[in-house]
Amino acid sequence: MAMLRFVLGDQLSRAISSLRDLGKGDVVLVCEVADETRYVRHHKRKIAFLFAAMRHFAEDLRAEGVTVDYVALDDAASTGSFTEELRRAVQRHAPEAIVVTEPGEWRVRQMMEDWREELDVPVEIRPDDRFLCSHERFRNWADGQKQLRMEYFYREMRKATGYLMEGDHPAGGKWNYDHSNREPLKRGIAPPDRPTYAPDAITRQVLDLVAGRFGNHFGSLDDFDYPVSRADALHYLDWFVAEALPEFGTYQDAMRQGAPLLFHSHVSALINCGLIDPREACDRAEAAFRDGKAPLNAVEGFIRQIIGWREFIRGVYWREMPGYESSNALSADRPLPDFFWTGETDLNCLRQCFREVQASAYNHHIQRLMVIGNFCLLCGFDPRQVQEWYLVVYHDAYEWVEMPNVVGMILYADDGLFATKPYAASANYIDKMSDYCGTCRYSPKAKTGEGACPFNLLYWDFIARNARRLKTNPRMNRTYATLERMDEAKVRTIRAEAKAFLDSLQATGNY
Ligand code: FAD
Ligand code: DLZ
Ligand code: SF4
Repeated sequence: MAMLRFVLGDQLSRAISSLRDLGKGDVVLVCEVADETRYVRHHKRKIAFLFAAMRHFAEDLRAEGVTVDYVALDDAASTGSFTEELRRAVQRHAPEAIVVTEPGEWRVRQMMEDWREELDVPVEIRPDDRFLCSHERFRNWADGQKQLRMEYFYREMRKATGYLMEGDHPAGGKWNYDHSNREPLKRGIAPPDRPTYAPDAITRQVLDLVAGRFGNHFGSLDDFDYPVSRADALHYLDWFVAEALPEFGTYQDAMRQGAPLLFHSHVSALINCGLIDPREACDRAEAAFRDGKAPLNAVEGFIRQIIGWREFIRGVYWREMPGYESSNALSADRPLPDFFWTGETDLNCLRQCFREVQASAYNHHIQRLMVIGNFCLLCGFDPRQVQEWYLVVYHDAYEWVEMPNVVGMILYADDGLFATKPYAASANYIDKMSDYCGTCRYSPKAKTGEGACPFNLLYWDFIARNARRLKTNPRMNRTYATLERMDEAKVRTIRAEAKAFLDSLQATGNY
């Protein structure tokens, strides 16, 4: 008898564990379900990207002769939930067993655990070995550490995978070349033009469906040109490795107005949904280094993001869930202002990032971390609202990767589980790494008074406000020593102006 193999929308890989021993007569179930589109109100582009990728994946399987049972969102009989669609599929196919790969999110794992009982069919849940580090291996590593530090995890991953290793030693003699990766973009350096992928008939149908059903969700569908098939994703990856990777490292932290992608790979959504395997991305990057086509600082930086940060973040999520989502070590409770959704703010750095994410469902890492994230930290926005925003707006966002980045990396809401100190910064950092300040109504140099950049006011207000909790952190010693040396009247002025700014933020909760 046949197996029913259920593939989720972020498991679109022919090599996914649930399809590995696909037999003749087996049926692959893929379904677009309303529940997944509305547990948060995702960016229109994220829904369109995923549905288009799911439909192309189904076509690729069919071309291989596989039987695919595809339930589209607008199928009249669709129930709108994973569990009920699976129940209907069991009635249609009477399978011997259901085979699935474990999901990326805790809430879906809870559903899966109930399926055995609810559906009265054996359910086999297989590990997701697209990740290079299993849950068990991460836990074993983490349990042996005094503090969780990505850098040490990363070195273990380098040794385990052999990426950029020469025997027992890291290529070039150092594990990490980040010190070469902090250059602002010099005038005259132009990021490369990207290949575009015009929507075919399948994608056009999805775009119409999403425009009709999700017209009131955040974001735009205009000029959709992202890869949605395996073939286009691989073509795009090859383009990145040849044309952008060589400068990826040097300008990794840079920001430029009107240039949202710079030298970034823009592959996170493709990797997270399964169209590109993380090993494929690392293999190609390493080959570029070995062939002398990309420098070590770029390739090491890129591979570190994938086998280091990406795996580490996933390990933290599964180790800390459930409960991690409620972390709020700094007792932050301010509501998220409406301009996160409308983009209408006179802080130019934020306005540029919000415009870009509205148009493309993408910001690069430093925009997410040091502009938007830094602002959320300094203002003390409610971590649950910040998590929801990050999960909604990015096309690569799934809870396993969004949550530790928000809770741990930007908000320090987990009390420094893996960050040595909060990533708080004044306008100086943004001014150094971008050209945003040049056309802003505020001055990054002005510390108080008319035209003072709100980041400057908010920075010292944050430091003063959280002194009880942060002062004992040795990495904050110099900051608190500076605060103590500051003139008391000046501190009072800064805090009064910060309060006036915070009080002016409007939040109606509408989006
Ligand atoms: P590149 O800069 O080219 O980096 C290469 C790859 O490394 C990425 O594609 C990604 O797969 C991986 N990577 C890099 N940094 C991280 C990281 N911190 N965590 C996990 N993977 C990483 N990434 C997501 O995939 N989904 C998210 O929902 C997400 N939310 C984030 C929220 C915040 C607050 C922050 C600070 C970061 C978040 N990131 C998230 C990580 C990172 O910003 C994005 O992966 C990256 O910007 C995607 O663009 P890219 O593909 O051009 O990445
Ligand atoms: C994000 C998403 C959306 C919007 N829609 C679907 C869907 O209709 N069908 C599906 O299988 N998956 C979808 N996804 C991805 C799931 O939310 C994701 O698989 C789970 O969150 C587990 O990571
Ligand atoms: Fe942002 Fe301040 Fe620079 Fe304006 S001056 S762009 S608000 S950092």
